[in-house]
Amino acid sequence: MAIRTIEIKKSAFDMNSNRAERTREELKNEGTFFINVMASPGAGKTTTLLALINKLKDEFKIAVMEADVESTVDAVKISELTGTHSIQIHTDGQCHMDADMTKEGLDGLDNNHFDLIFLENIGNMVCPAEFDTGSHLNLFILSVPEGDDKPLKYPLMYQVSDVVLINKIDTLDYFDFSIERAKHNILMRNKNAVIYTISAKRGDGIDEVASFIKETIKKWRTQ
Ligand SMILES: Nc1nc2c(ncn2[C@@H]2O[C@H](COP(=O)(O)OP(=O)(O)OP(=O)(O)O)[C@@H](O)[C@H]2O)c(=O)[nH]1
Ligand SMILES: [Mg+2]
Ligand SMILES: [Zn+2]
Repeated sequence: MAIRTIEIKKSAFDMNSNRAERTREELKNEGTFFINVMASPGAGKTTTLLALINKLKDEFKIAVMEADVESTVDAVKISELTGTHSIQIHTDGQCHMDADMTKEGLDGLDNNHFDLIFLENIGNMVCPAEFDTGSHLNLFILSVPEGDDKPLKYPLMYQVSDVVLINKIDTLDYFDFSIERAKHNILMRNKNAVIYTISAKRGDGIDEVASFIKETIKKWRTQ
């Protein structure tokens, strides 16, 4: 019986991976780069997206998919403050986005062509890391108030993240957070992680992250 249970779980993950791989290829054929943004609740996903989109929207046609259990506040904010096409995905209580839900969201975008699509995943450190969405880049945000030990507690999230943004550095004076220790812990989990320190609110580091995204898309297009 125990073996059967494991098989079911594995096949569900396999199916998710296959679906995600198809999405990744379809988007590649359309020339649409897809970034999955993950973080705990309140780490600054929406604030970071607002800042980044304003730096990128002249060069790229951008859409944003906001995933939430309830409400449309983030989608409305993105649309009002950036003029970017945004849609809300309600997950019906689910605490992560899987590849099928992501595909449904992508299909729900108008038939326009987009150069760049962001998914703001559900605020959750655990299961979003387990489900490949079909993104070309996983971007994770760790904020200063959460503590520099979080990579030790949520290893998988860091293993699957290509880029880690250490956000809210304007609050460093108020918390026992060492950027050096955080970087060390992140790299212990994923030695290839690209790390930036930012304040999404104040704007520190946003130009650097926007340049990184531009360069990444440029390279991806030639692959
Ligand atoms: N001081 C400071 N506050 C920030 C920064 N970035 C975000 N915040 C604040 O943190 C709070 C949460 O930010 P959001 O961008 O809504 O966070 P989120 O990750 O999208 O939150 P959920 O979607 O609810 O999970 C807000 O009050 C922001 O103003 C920052 O760089 N510095
Ligand atoms: Mg948000
Ligand atoms: Zn979940």
